[in-house]
Amino acid sequence: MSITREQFEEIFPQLVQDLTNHCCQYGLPEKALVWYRNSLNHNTQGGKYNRGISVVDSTTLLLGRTLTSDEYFKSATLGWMIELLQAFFLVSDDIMDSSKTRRGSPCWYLMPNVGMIAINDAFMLESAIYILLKKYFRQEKYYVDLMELFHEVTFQTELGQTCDLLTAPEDKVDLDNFSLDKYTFIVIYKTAFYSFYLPVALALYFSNLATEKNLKQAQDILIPMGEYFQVQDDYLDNFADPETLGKIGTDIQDNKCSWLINQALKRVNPEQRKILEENYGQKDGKKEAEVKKVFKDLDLEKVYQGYEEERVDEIRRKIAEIDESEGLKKTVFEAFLSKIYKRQK
Ligand code: DMA
Ligand code: MG
Ligand code: MG
Ligand code: MG
Repeated sequence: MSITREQFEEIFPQLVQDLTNHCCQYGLPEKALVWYRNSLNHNTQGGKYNRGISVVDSTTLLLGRTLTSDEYFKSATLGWMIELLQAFFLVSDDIMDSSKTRRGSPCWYLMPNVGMIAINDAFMLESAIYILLKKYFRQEKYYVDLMELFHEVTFQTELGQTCDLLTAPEDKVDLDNFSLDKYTFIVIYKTAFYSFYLPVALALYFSNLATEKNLKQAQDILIPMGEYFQVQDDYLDNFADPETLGKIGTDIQDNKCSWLINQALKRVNPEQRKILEENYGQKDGKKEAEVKKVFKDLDLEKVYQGYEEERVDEIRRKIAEIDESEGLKKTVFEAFLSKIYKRQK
């Protein structure tokens, strides 16, 4: 049913070609052209492509038939535009989070000769979206809708990143500053809009089914689904094998208002609370290990499994209530959910 990673990857070289051609009209020097091509490839390849592939899969389900080759190429291009947005966020996020690895390689800013050029590279990954959008969708009546959607979702993600960073000051650890309410705002904004609402909203526009009612129903299910996805991300940050995950967790040392610390704070005894006070949020592997031990002793793995079952049941109930009268399909949401349920990476 779903297209494979390899099928999705086949589209990308054409888009890199389009973007480098766009640069050639300015007579961009060869060295910069090669630089941009490398950044495009390094920062978009090797992930799961859940977001991008979901545009193609959702379009296929919404139209209820096999896509023509033009529809396939265009919906995959929309998918790659989300992957470019994701690349822009991840290159920046890894600098801000002092991360070391991403998708099994060093983070882009840590690659030889890159350093803080990564900041400009992030901007150029974002700009690529609008070059491709214009090239392939300028003639569509929903062109401005797509443009506004990308701009709004980008802004929402940036709001989430702002709150994520402001609740995690490097020099001041104050566990009283964390709460599940703050957590919910952060994850909905930093993750759910661009990772879950955006792919389906793009598929709705592309299928000419983007009615107000369909967009609203999609959002009401995809935002909780995105919240669940970020809880998984926070859980995996501490409990997954970095080899499988492709990245080394940083949330404890970064003083993040993560799902795990919020759950821990609800369950600690005074002694454990003291250990967290003294060891959370510091750039020190030994202190990090102390925190990890408290998380383990509190059996947060079990707490997470309970949360997962409960949350997924709730999302499934919401999917069952969808009104399909304007062409929306329950299968779009079922397919998306099945991609992330019990994920290990
Ligand atoms: C992810 O937050 C949000 C964005 C917008 C990249 P995160 O820092 O937890 O992501 P990761 O665990 O992949 O670094
Ligand atoms: Mg991060
Ligand atoms: Mg982050
Ligand atoms: Mg994370």
